[in-house]
Amino acid sequence: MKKIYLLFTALTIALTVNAQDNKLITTIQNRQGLSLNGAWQYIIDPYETGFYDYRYKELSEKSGDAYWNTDKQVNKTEKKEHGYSDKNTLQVPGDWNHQEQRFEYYEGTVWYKKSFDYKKQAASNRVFIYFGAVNYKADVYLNGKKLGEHKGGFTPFNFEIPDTLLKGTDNFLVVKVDNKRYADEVPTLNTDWWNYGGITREVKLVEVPKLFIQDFMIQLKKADHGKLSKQSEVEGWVKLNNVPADGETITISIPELKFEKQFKANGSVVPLNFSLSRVKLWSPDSPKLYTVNVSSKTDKAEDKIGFRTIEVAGKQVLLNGSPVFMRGISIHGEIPQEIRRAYSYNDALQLLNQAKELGCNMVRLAHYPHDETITRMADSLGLLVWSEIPVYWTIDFKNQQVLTKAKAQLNEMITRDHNRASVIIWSVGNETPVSSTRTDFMHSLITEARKLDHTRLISAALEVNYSALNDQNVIDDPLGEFVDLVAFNEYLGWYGGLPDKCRTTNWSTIYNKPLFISETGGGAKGGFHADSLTRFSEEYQEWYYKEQISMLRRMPDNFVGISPWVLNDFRSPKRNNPIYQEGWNRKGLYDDKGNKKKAFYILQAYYKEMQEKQSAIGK
Ligand code: GCB
Repeated sequence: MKKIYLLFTALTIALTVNAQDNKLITTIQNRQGLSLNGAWQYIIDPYETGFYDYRYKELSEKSGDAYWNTDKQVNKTEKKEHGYSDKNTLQVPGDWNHQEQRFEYYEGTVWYKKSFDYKKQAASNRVFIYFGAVNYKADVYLNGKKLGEHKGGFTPFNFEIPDTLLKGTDNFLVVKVDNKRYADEVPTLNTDWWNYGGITREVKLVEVPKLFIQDFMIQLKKADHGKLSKQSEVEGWVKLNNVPADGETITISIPELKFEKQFKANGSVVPLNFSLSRVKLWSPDSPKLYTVNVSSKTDKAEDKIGFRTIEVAGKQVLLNGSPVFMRGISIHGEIPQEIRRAYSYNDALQLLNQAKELGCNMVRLAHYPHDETITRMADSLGLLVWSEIPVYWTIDFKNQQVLTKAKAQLNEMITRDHNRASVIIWSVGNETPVSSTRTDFMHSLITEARKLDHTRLISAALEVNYSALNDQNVIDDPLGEFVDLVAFNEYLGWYGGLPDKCRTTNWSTIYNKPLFISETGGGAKGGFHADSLTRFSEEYQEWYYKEQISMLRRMPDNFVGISPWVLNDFRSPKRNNPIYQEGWNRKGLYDDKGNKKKAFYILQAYYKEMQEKQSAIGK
């Protein structure tokens, strides 16, 4: 008993220490403030003239040539060589590539400018500017002063606006956005997806009291080998932005369960530990969410939270104590019909409905954290989620700064979504090449992820060496030792020979852990029909899926699911077959117009069968 208590204390300390590192305000949806979405004026600046002088030295803060400074001419003799104008506007949120022809292939700097008026509700309140995501680097300036900078194209960040800087009217907000690729960034130079640039997600002013609730995590305690107690044990913490005065308390209430409890706040991070009775557990079949209110003396926050447990027990993944088979699909955060990044409610609805139609109970959101709308919608539609940071292929594993950048993105991903019941797996990367330097790097990310959240599973998509394939293939990547779920990308019949190779090939792992196929797929141009030996025909892809599924039936008993590659055709500069690809990766089960390909129906039938099997076991 003592041991368990000590372990819990250690875990709580680990959680609280990490929670303190991050300045991100979560659950901003119901906060007062001002949306800064809409039209922003822009200047396209490939030479970064607004940032460097002609000797390529950074311009001084007050320089009239700096694009973060006013573009107004003071008098007619003043020489102004930049200016923002309604002739040039971009919609925010939204990548720039799809908005104007001249941005289609653009990688570089664009300056965005927005004027706004804002009156605070109370003089003592604090105001932050919040960005859902900017790809890749953002330098943010208000009224000529720099508020901060952020790197990482798929995660949220915020900066406080000092009182002295915020004016009631006509604030001059400028964001320098740069989506150039570099070898020492995350992702690195080389990816199989389009490098959409811009302010791709929402921008908002958020007003909070002086002492406010910055973040909280409320989750069911991990079950112990499937044993769930009648009383559901909840653990977590609430993080205030500062150390409160003596006598501060935090109240948690869940009205639907008639639950309310107060916790003494002895520091800025307040550990929570309580039990709930009669909780209806969250699952794909019954995605029940509860409104949870968190309040301090001065502040209130609210979220909709589902309660469920997820764990690995031997060869199985247990959801609420019962084995689950993941009928997944990998998804890029892109709307192919409009060739743009996904960001809105309707975008999330389109993608998740497509997955539902396929018969999925799980989605792999590849290869970077998607918009928050989609993980929230997965909560309410009942889809399990694999969420990933863009540690993709060959990043600079020996570089400590790259590790720091990857950790920052991991931290932001987990912080944003640590209350989502749908998210069951944090992935620290995809197809990273085996070496001890790589393994140390990835192990360090895994350790960090566990510190931030010990209630979920940690994984990474491992890769298969096709040149060394034989009939019995054993996944033995050393990273397997550190993950909860051994996941691998397997393209037998597309990258390794023809699909009939699946007839004699078997897969297993040296690790006594559940095994998951995080990718498999082949390309087909929608509407192109030929015999099944013809690459890029729908018939080839259909054959590929048929052979794959027969192979899946021979998988060992630790096989717990699959997320084939990929839901929709997606843009990629690496796919240049002039007849079948034209800049698209064609492995979608839907083509770029939203039409289903023949292979869709093969996977759909398999999923139906697996679902029926699972419900038969459940009964
Ligand atoms: C992979 C990658 C994915 C690619 C896919 C492909 O293994 O993880 O990002 O797009 O293969 O189509 O080759």
